[in-house]
Amino acid sequence: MDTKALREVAAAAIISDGRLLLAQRVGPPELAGMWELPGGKIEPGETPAQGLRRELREELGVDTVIGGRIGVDVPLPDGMVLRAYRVSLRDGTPTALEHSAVRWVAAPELAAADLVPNDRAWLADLVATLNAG
Ligand code: 9L3
Ligand code: MG
Repeated sequence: MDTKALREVAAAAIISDGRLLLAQRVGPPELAGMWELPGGKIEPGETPAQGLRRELREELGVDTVIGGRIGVDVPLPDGMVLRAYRVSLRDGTPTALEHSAVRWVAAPELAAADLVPNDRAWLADLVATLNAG
């Protein structure tokens, strides 16, 4: 086990017109109804940017440009690590293909949103990024 590389889960801070896209999880039960930065597990052989672009096509039906990191590394169970990236939209309108809903939030709505616990680690950085924009 200790010889295995850390498996990454990548999440997207998609920002457009001063607002951040949140997506509402359908599961597991303890996370259902809570809001997250969309994304998922990077597959072996993918770079994080390739894997996150694929996840965003699958989950939201959009083509994206993956930028730099934002916020801290968040440790997950089973030797996984969660990382957030700045993302901009290249084509398409985000649609909830694997979530129950998507919505755009400005800083005050983000601060009040029912975020999944993992993603709360990024709240201050995300609010600062929105307020700077
Ligand atoms: N996760 C947490 N915050 C996020 C994302 C995209 C994912 N913003 C956690 C939930 C799961 C794991 O990472 O435990 C894998 O994500 P997914 O494949 O269920 O999206
Ligand atoms: Mg996902």
